[in-house]
Amino acid sequence: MITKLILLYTLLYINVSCSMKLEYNKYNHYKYYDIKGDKSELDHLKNFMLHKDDSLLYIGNIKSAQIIVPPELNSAFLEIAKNDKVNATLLFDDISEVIRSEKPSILRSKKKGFSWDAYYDVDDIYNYLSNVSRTYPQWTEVIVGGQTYEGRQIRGIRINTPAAEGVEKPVFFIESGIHAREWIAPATTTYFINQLLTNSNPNVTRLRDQFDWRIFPTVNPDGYHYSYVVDRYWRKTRSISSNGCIGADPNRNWDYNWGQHSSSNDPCDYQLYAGSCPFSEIETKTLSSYISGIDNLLFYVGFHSHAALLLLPYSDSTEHVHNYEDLVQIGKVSLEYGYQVNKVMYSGPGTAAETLYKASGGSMDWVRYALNTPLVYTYELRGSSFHWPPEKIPEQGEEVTQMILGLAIEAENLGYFYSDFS
Ligand code: 0X9
Ligand code: ZN
Repeated sequence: MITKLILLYTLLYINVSCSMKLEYNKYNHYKYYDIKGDKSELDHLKNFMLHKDDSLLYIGNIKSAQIIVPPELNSAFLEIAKNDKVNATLLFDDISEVIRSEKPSILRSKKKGFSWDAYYDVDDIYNYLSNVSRTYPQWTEVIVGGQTYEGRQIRGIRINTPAAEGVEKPVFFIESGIHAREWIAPATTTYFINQLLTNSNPNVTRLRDQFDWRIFPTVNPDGYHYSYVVDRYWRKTRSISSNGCIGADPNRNWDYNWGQHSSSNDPCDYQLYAGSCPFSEIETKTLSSYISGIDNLLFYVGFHSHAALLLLPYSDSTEHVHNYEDLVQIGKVSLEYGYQVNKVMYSGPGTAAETLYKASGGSMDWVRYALNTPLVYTYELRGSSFHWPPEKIPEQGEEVTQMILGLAIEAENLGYFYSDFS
């Protein structure tokens, strides 16, 4: 009997790892490099690689970028890098190996269920939310913030502990995973949900009780699923354009100065296609209408990766919003709280236009512009690639928990809200 079971598990395991291999065949033996150099040399190298395969380039600033290189182009890439005096640091020798190590093995996931030492697919995240709402039925409910092109729901969790008679708590909205490949964002968000519900530290229980929480770990679930099972570097939605190309960048598709900066009008652009018009994507259209329906929205916070940076609205302008000084002060306290956990300091807070690059059509800017939400932030979480090691998810999860605590503490100090139980 035991031998049979072992055989069954082994077959199952071989089967699963083989199918994973097939799914990620396109990244077999691909290398992942960080490249640094002067703008013109870097551009030359980038253009050479883009010309060979337009899916190879990832976002960096003017003097740095990240690039994945197929085995057949590796020597040519290194040759040009050398001639151009571009510094190429190898981050991963075989991407497909890294991707495999990010997921729970079938044996482990069956045994342990959901946890924070591996990355999980959408269905598992949604099951986690359902389990949470069954465990805490008086305080929590699964909520639906919108719909997706492939027919999924954008599911989140509402956490709202009882308030004093007649008191309406401010709403704290968390948006994660709008970019499919930024897996650490959904993972830290479920970690934070778990902290809010299980941590008995008085700072955390107070934080839990202060707000009516609406938390969405993955607002681009089609893209996330595709990134999980097919293309690890997928960023966009999965809608099909009239010319057959797939997906739009959901953080370029909101109706705020749509299409102006860091946006592409080419539906085949692997990363930055802004969609055919503002809110062309059902995900942004439905989610924006859900957000518009929230009374008393105080905080809107988005999580991305990777830059270790805190961003403020507006992303396409260096002009400052009227409560910019408060946003900076609250943001600084948040970063100091985060720093205490791992002694790593984020950059910012500042506008994307001043700290990263100008971008239009983003969710945070629309929320600020259209709804006049007072406290709006985007965190770029840490990491030197899209592959944050799964065993270190709790490290960033703790940091995020403290950063959110810092936001709440300083916002209360500045009088943005009052707690009825203090
Ligand atoms: O470009 C983006 O959308 C974000 N960076 S990422 O590398 N995660 O893609 C920055 C977004 C900042 N701007 C807005 N939120 N609008
Ligand atoms: Zn992002």
